[in-house]
Amino acid sequence: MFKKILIANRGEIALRVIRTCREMGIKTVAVYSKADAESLHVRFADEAVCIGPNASSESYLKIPSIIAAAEITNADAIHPGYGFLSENSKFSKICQENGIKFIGALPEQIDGMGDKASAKKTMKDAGVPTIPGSEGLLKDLDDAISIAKKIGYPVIMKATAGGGGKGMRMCTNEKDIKTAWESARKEAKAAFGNDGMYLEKFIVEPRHIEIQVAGDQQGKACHLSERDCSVQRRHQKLVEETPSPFMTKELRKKMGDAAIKATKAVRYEGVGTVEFLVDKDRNFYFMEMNTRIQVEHTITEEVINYDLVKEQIKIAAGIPISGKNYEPVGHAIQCRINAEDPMNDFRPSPGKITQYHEPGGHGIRIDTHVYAGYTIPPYYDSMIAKLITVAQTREEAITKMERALGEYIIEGVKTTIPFHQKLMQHPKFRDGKITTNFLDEWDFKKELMT
Ligand code: MV4
Repeated sequence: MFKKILIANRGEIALRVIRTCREMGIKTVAVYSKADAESLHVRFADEAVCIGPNASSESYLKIPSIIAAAEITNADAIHPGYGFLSENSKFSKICQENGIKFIGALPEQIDGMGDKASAKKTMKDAGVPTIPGSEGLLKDLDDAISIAKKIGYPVIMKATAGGGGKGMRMCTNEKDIKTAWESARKEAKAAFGNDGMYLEKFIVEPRHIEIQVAGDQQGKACHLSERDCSVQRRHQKLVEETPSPFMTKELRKKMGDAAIKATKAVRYEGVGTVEFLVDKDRNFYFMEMNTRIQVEHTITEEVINYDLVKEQIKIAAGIPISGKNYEPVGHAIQCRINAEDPMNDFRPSPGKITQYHEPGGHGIRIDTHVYAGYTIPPYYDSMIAKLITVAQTREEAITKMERALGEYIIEGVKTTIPFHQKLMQHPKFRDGKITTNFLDEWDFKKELMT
């Protein structure tokens, strides 16, 4: 087992990793930017190294500084958390070359999944359902037009290097294809330095349902059930829950099997997530595979009663997994509490938290790095806490969430708490009738004013 793990991250996920390390008897090293000198991850780690100024590009993304911090502290592994360098194949490779175990995917796995068109081909070849569309990249505009005609409109053109909706265009006719071919390619070139595009049938009003998986160094793989992440705004998840209200035992078996096939196809080592789009008839299609611990891993932990960070560390150390699949017990919901103003386009609201009181009681979990008097810096993402409720049924988990949101006091900055309170009351949410289009159609600002 590792003796000392460096955590190449900040905020709640850095704390999350430190906590598991402490329970496992592993020493920890925090790295931090100037802006984070007063952060809890710095205080709770056994050692801390300042790696640079405020900007992420000069600190949490600065590979040489992080490797240097690992070498001077004698860390034998690095946990990258999510975001930052967690899916950076170069970083994974440099760790490998320096004899430091990267607790995440191998460089070739990151690259293989990062190119969406080739990931799709890998999955199709492995027998995982994929969305009908072009075989690999589009050759030119004529190619796009003829494939669109063949699969039938509406279609969607996507950047192979894409993610988060960038370089993605829905097309309902040939004219849209022409426009998309110019604008989406330009956008992709600017954002990723890669303008490779592919085309697929547009799935109308899908659900985003992902399967948590684990694979070990011995080639075994298992699934740990699903998370429904259909409540999103501009590709930012706001609420996640498990089990999915749309799930059936039969569908879980089918999606679980497909996710295991996906995991084995790339000989994945570690915990990962296979994202699917699910249509109204419960057809499901591979979308992406994430090779990191995700923000929403918490809800899975609550319904399978298992520490996923511990699992990551064990797999990285070469310990085999049991290989059994997990069924969820009970229901868990997570609301992301962001320092953002829902009345003003979710504009970030950094600053000092003047008053802070957390909800508590049975079935409540809060993962956060903030406290009364803490100043949220403007340089990083605006998520300040994850509020998770766990209960036997979905109804009880929602009731508990309403109760917890009502108790949560955060003053000095605007937060997404009022948004979540309205969402928990929405009849469509209460019925579990949520697709990825839901937030576009709901005028929550009007409700927030009352
Ligand atoms: C789609 C789609 C409909 N049909 N693909 C959005 C992010 C990127 N990873 C894939 N995305 C989508 N791909 C086809 N063929 C709709 C979306 C989509 C979406 C997917 C999941 C969660 C939220 C979304 C919001 C808008 C569009």
